[in-house]
Amino acid sequence: MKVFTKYATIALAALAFASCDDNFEPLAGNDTNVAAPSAIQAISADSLPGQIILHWQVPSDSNYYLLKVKYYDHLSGKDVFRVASVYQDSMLIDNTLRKFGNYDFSFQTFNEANVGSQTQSFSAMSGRATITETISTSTIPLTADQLSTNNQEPSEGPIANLLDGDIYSFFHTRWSSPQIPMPQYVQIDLTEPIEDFQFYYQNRAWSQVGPEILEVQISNDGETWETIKTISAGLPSAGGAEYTSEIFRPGKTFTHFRFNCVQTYGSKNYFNLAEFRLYDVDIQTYDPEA
Ligand SMILES: [Ca+2]
Repeated sequence: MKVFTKYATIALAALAFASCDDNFEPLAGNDTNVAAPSAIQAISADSLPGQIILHWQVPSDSNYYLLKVKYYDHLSGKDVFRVASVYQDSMLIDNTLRKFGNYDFSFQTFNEANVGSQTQSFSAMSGRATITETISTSTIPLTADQLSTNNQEPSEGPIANLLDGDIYSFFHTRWSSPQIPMPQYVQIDLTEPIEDFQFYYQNRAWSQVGPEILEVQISNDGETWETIKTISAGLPSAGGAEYTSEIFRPGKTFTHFRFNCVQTYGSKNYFNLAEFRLYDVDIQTYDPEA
């Protein structure tokens, strides 16, 4: 009979583990004739982004059955608790925020007779929760009259070919005499300001002369230019190869963009491209700590 009672108690305990916060039930009535179990030792904590990890040492006699950890959950505005078995020596508390300051935890061990140890207190702060970003990208509709260059080849490769969706039609800077040295650019005059952006291009399908080093430039008057990045690695050299840039966050709006080629593969005095696109990038940030 005693054995049966013990297994019934274990079954109840298993239920308590499974249902955790809301449905913790006493394992049995308090029995003041049973000695209190040992308390845990050496409580410490790690602060992680949006999380606190509690650590402790299980006493050498391991004579408790449950460890109950209570705290005030600032997010839900409720006192909650979690339960650990004697086999655990840590507990992850998630959905915590740095802005709430100290989380005050109370720890109490219980034996099978539901006799509790003395309560121990420990305070810990959460690490700052991670800011999340939602990024959406849209192609900016461009027309040929928004594009210009400082070095159009007169006999072929008009700049409008960058926008026609045809990977075999190409834009070409001047290869016929007289050639001029780099830099040579494609400029885009926008109809409205943008801020965060990225761009795409595709090399000419054959006889390609792609940029090897590029300056990404922005302007608000089309005269004064700011180089926000020099891309000197990772640009494609193969015919028909595609390139999508990183997302640029210049921290200001602009109305003019330049794709300024300062060196081509093979160090030619001209370059060509099949297609070009500019993307407006919308970045929504969510800061749980705000
Ligand atoms: Ca084309």
